[in-house]
Amino acid sequence: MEQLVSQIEGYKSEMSSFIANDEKQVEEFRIKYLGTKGIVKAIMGEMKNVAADQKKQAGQLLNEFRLFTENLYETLKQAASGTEVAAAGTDLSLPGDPAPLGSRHPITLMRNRIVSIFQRLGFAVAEGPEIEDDWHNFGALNLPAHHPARDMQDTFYIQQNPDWVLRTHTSSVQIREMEKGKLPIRMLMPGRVYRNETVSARSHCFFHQVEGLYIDENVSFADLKQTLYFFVKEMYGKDVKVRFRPSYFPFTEPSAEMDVTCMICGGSGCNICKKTGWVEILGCGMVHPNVLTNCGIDPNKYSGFAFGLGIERPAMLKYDVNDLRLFSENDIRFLRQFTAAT
Ligand code: 2U9
Repeated sequence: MEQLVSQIEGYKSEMSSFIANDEKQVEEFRIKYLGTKGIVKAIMGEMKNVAADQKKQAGQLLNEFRLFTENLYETLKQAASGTEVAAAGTDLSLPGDPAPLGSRHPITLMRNRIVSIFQRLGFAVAEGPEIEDDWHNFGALNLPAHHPARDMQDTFYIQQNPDWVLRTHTSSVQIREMEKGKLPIRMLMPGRVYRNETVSARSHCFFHQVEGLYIDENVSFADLKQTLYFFVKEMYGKDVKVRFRPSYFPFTEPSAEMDVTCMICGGSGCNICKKTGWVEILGCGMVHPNVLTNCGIDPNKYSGFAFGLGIERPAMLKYDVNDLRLFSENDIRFLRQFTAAT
């Protein structure tokens, strides 16, 4: 038995160093080791000399040896056929074809730009569901039952359940964060929102927003203004001027809209700013005390500000896109124009 083991080990190491450069040499290997008068057959014949109590163990050993030889033969055969392809004119050392690399969607690029500015001020990012219940999308946000935003004309309702809507803003994610009761909150909610509008070059039934929320003790309108000043300077350059106009949103009080000097004409007046020199970029305000109460936060102890901006409009201005539909048609000729650097 020991003799058999050492014989097999010897053949294995001999076979392992066998070099077969072409099919002729592979055939030589086959004849020498696997042929009818080959070594594997011969060594199988040794079984008859093995003691009866060792036959089982020897059988396993010989089987394993036969498999080893057959596998090695297959490997040599494949390697030799590859060499022949190479000999026939294919240089196997050449690098392969590069896998085609996609590009980021312009809405994603703009969202990342906006998000990264606020992240530098310590805002974290949160996401939430696009199908929302009435409470998170409307009720908690101080939007009373008769509010026009709830109208079927403006909101997509889910047929199976009248309590479900496609979210009309990402404020619903802020409500979910506030309900967790972990304060302070300094968060950003980017995402897709839906409004029941006719699709055209200038409006769509879905678009993208970034909303922000900051809640802590003693948060004031001055904090809101400084945060948004920082954002605008980072986004449009330090020379840009800013103005606030009073506005109304049910979820903020007081509320404002913020304009910047037109990034196209610099304020002298053009088609984009309708000759006013100003472009509206976002809405904002101090979170309404009713909204804080609705989420279990004491408005006498805490205050906060919130803001919201659409992504499509700044993306259209930056990338010179004149039709909203291009963003969702997935035309590869449109999409491949954008790279992370732009
Ligand atoms: C909570 C409380 C208040 C978010 C806000 C706006 C003003 C706003 C629009 C900008 C362009 C929507 O995409 S748009 O059409 N948004 O003007 N959004 S304040 O206020 C919140 C959010 C969450 C809990």
